[in-house]
Amino acid sequence: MEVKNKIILALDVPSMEKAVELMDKVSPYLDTVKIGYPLVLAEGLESVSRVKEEYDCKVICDFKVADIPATNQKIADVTFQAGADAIIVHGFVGADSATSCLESANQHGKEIFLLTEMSHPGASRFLQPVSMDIASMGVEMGITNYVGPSTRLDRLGKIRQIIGKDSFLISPGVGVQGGNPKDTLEFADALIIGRSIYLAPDPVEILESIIDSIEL
Ligand code: FNU
Repeated sequence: MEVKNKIILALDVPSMEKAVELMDKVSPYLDTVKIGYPLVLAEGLESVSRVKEEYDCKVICDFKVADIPATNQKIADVTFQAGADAIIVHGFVGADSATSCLESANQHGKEIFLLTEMSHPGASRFLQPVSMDIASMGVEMGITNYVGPSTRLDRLGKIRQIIGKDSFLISPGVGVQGGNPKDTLEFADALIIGRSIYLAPDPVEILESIIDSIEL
């Protein structure tokens, strides 16, 4: 996946009205948006197609799919039918569950991102002991897109080693969660950034300063 300016906006705003207000300002700098439960539960899956159509961008649905294979397949199918270009899938539930999402993606000509280790402090207890194994499982499955934490760069570097240089790695945790944009891009191909942008008094100003900082 190509990501303009290496930044994926996490559009975790509570309404389409807020989404439009923000996207009207920042869309010239971006071509990839991540939409998750905050917006979809408030406004429906239609928000995915509306953002895609109005701003001509790719949408990654952050649904962290983590169910049995049959249910995962239904979730992935309906997400791709709504227009999503990719869906984020949890790895800890196992290869069969992730495979059903991958099969759905292949049928629709779309993509999945396998979530390895999460960026928040709580991930250290249950996810960290298995996250490298999850990355290895993804490689065995032939998955080429991954999500890994910008808040633990030593771990992100290990994930990169496992998935190889040709895989596509996107990284949340930049800004409010403590990750540094430029340092993260030593290992990741693109950053996922939400609150640092949408809570800023001037989202364009902060976006421009992040872009400048990663180009230095
Ligand atoms: P911001 N996100 C995350 N950590 O933060 N999908 C993960 O490990 C992960 C994610 C999402 O902190 C989070 O849900 F797998 O405001 C939010 O949408 O910049 C975004 O990445 C980070 O938002």
